[in-house]
Amino acid sequence: MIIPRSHPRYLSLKTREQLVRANRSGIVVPEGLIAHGRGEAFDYILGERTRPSAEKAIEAAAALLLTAEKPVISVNGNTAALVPRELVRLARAVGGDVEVNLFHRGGDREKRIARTLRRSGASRVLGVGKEASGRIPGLESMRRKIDPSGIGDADVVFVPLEDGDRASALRRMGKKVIAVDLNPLSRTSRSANVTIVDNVTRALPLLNRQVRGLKRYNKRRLVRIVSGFNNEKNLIMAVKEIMSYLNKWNGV
Ligand code: PTJ
Repeated sequence: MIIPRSHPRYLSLKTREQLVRANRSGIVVPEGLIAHGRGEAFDYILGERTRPSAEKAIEAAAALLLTAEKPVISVNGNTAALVPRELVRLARAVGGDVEVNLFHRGGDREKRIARTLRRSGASRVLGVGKEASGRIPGLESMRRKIDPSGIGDADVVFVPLEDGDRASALRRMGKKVIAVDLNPLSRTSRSANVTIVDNVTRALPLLNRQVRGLKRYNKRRLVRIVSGFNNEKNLIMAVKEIMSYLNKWNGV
């Protein structure tokens, strides 16, 4: 479908089209389209803008990734469809790896996603096929399958668009978790160390820019940024941002 650039909802329609195409090519599951719809609804009440709470979380996420010994960027169907280049760029900038980790694992979807990441510049992609031989304890879903040399060994895991219980299971393993979720009320948002309440399509370019900016800081300064961040308070701020945006519609 051709979407005219002049359409007032051009960006949103283009993103939907991207996901539908990725669904047809076997990268995104139908459930991913539904998940995107939920995300869109939250984005709508955020005013489809990166809010100050997200900017704060992006700064903390960049600092946390830069101080990590072994950061891993976890990739699912939706993020592979929407921001593959940005994910690969992020992994490279923080000296980490990309790993395919799927809720709906099966068929050759993981291979297709790995191919997309390679085409986007990744020299190696973890978590595919037999390489996902590790397990996250206490997790029943297919998301439990991890690469022992990737997420299994990571100290910081970046999990954009998560489905719920993996973030807390990773925390129980002693890992630090960074989530991107438009829903500030989700279990993932509440269990992560740093939650960026923003659309992945806006948050990833900003995160990469922030990583480039903070790279020249020494470790002590980065650690100070991380320890000055409080996820719970920041989520409350995100909810307040939504409420204040909605308040503008009062009396309409
Ligand atoms: O590719 P798979 O098999 O790993 O499956 C991926 C999905 C997304 C289907 C799976 O992880 C899932 O079911 O996720 P949930 O439980 O629907 O949660 C997804 C969360 O992401 C929801 O809280 C949405 O609000 C949020 N979300 C959706 N689209 C975006 C988003 N957050 C940021 N940016 C988006 N574009």
